[in-house]
Amino acid sequence: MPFNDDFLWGGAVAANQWEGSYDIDGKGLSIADVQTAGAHGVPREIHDYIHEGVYYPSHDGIDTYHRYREDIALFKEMGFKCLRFSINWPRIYPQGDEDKPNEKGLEFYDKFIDELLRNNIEPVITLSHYETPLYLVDHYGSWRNRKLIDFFENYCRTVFERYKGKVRYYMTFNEINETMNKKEPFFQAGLRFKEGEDSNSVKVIASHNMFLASAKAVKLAHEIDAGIKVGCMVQYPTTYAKTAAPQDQMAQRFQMMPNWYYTDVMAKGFYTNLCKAQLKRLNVNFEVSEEDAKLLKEGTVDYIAFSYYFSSTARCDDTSDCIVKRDNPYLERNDWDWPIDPIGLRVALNELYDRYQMPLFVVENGLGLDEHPDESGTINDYKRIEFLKNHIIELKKAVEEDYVDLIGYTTWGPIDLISVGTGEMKKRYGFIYVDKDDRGNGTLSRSRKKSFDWYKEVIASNGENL
Ligand code: BGP
Repeated sequence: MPFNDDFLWGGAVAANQWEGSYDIDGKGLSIADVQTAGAHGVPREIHDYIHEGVYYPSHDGIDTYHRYREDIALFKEMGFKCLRFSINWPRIYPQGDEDKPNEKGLEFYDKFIDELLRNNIEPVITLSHYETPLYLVDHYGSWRNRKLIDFFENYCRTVFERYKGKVRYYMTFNEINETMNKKEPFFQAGLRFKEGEDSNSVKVIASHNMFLASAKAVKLAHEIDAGIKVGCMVQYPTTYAKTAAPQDQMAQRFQMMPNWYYTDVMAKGFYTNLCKAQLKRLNVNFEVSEEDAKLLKEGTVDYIAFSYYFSSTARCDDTSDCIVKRDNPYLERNDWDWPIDPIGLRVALNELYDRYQMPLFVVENGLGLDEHPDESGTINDYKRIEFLKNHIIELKKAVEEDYVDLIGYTTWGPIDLISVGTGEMKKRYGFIYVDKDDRGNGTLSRSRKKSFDWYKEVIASNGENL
């Protein structure tokens, strides 16, 4: 058996993509609530405030706020050992800077977590999954402002204390490395750049503030309950050199640097040579004070969680030393042009484990498909089964043959939900189909796809029967 008996099989979701009820029971707005629906090739718009008559997918999600019992019952039926979900920060602190939490918001998570525990499903909580309170963006400039470290700490304290003895696994910021990877990282760090501002410097400062917030969260969690494990979470972009040209191998490294930048600081507890080299590449002068360096050292994470969807290639040409594309001729792509590469997951696990020697947790992996029930109402998602099966095979090899220490595996979106990248509903990842379309129409009824029973058997056999 490659997987331990306590291996955490399950699924992963985010509050803003499934809860809905965006303004109910005192919840404030999050950065997700001002993002419109886009499509493949059509970016989502980011608004300053909510415009009348515009459809914002997070506002209704798939209405889990009211249907969580039904959804948890379905996860239980599949035998989930854990569910990774996020707490919607502005449900607990509607503005983000209050002293006292919103009791109504906490009551929702009390019920939600108790329901999971009643069903023997371990809660795994992401503290910030693209849900920074919008008020903090408008009034403090979001993570560029050090005040957010205290606001985040306050929020974490509330959650850690409230769920002491009930929740063992937390992670701080979902895909924190998107802050540097994306040109416009509003959806991640809530950053809006001002005219004339050097965006790279702002990204570096915001990231540093999040590193400090993460370190504080780790220390605080351990003080409150020594049994809590706090991880970081990154999007892992496995990359291959496009050719055997040595410059392309360097291009591969240049592509990975802004990603290892994040795991280095949070897992090793300091800005490594790689981080310094990355700062130089960004042309940013950045000094870490003694006090900050101490905090980073004291607050290293307990494990590294990551999402893995596809791999890319990197090459060098006359215009740039690092051009990254999804053009690997050896790989098929899905309808959203995401290459399908199970071995890339084994590469990711090995690269991370070799670099950090720390437990890993694959907390997102899956295949987005545009699916419709057939005449009998069934969805035969054989492609999804094939995708997940091949990824789990590589996962097994990483554990069994490469000796990677792996805590668990949670597929992304075990129930269809709103896509982050496009705001679409039709980019479906679920074992459970949700009747809702891209304009928000549908009965919201839930039904089992073919993959539902397949995943149930995978979990029941601890990964043996694929
Ligand atoms: C990750 C996010 C998730 C999720 C997933 C799939 O980047 O952490 O929130 O949405 O990607 O992406 P998409 O929804 O764009 O298909």
